[in-house]
Amino acid sequence: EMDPQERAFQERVDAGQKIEPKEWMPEGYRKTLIRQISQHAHSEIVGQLPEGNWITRAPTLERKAILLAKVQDEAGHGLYLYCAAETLGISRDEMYEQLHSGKAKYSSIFNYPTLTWADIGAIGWLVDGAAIMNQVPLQRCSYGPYARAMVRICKEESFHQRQGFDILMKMVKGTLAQKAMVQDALNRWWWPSLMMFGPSDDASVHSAQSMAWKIKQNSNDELRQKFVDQTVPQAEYLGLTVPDPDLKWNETKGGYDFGEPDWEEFFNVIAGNGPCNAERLNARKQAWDDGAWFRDGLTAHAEKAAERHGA
Ligand code: FAQ
Repeated sequence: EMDPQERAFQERVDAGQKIEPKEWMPEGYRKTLIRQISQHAHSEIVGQLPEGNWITRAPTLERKAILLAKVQDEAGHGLYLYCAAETLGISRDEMYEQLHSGKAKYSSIFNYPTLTWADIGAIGWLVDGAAIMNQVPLQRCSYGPYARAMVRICKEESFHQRQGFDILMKMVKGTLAQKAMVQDALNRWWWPSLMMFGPSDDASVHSAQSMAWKIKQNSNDELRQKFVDQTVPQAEYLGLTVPDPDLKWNETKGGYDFGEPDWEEFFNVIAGNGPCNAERLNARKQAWDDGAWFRDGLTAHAEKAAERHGA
């Protein structure tokens, strides 16, 4: 039997009303949102690292300026999302602590290395492409601050995706070695990109409740299918081969059939054992430790100022 307060809440959600920070909400709803929004924020922050790796080595001044702007956008998205999570009653320090201790997750995709310049194109095209597919429906999330944050973020992600595709367009029209570099990037990033949508629906523990609360609008498999359907023609346009022998157009369903991602690899990466997990987390912890003198300075100043006012 559902508690009357909870029933009234569910009715508002069902009617498509937005839930705002100071309103009553079930504890589970609050916790789920804190988990998802903070993980999303952490993904944006950690997601700066693989691309930041190429800022000093971008092939032209123009490419460098564009990449710099993209990585700055990601920092902005992270801060924006931390603010949205703070409206649920968690502090930023707590969220950082959860990231640094390994309690909170961030997207599996950022635990893979960026080996060549084509990887920067592939990230924009595939990783931002997958992020958009996932985030456009989140603009209609039942929690107001998260839904509104998604509007601007999705606009910027669209620019990011185009810049990635543009890098690859240029490279596939270049030398044979450049084209081979693009194919190699697709081979390495294709399956990890499909894994961004999370485990298959039957293994997704949170989906049913999150969909009932209209935090998620679509299941993981639905979004993965839409991503494949959108991306395969783009790969063909670039003259590339998607590294999936089971990929085949299915006329009846009006979409592609495709192979299973390696779920063992996925669970291994989210458990902290992917190729770059330790490196990524260490970079974030180092940044936190390097900022200690500054946080201490702020606290000391605030204490002195309070003393002066008190005196
Ligand atoms: N990676 O029951 P479900 C970007 C976890 S990048 C890591 O299906 P849920 C921009 C999941 O948290 C992308 N962990 O969970 C960018 C849960 O573990 P928990 C960031 C994953 O929440 C581009 C467990 O597995 N976007 O935006 C992953 O219903 C380029 C069970 O899974 C978002 O975060 C994964 N791939 O659905 C930046 C979108 N998948 O929490 C820089 C918001 C699942 O119990 C460069 N998030 N897990 O410990 C979501 O939409 C959802 O949270 C899902 C997962 C779809 C990721």
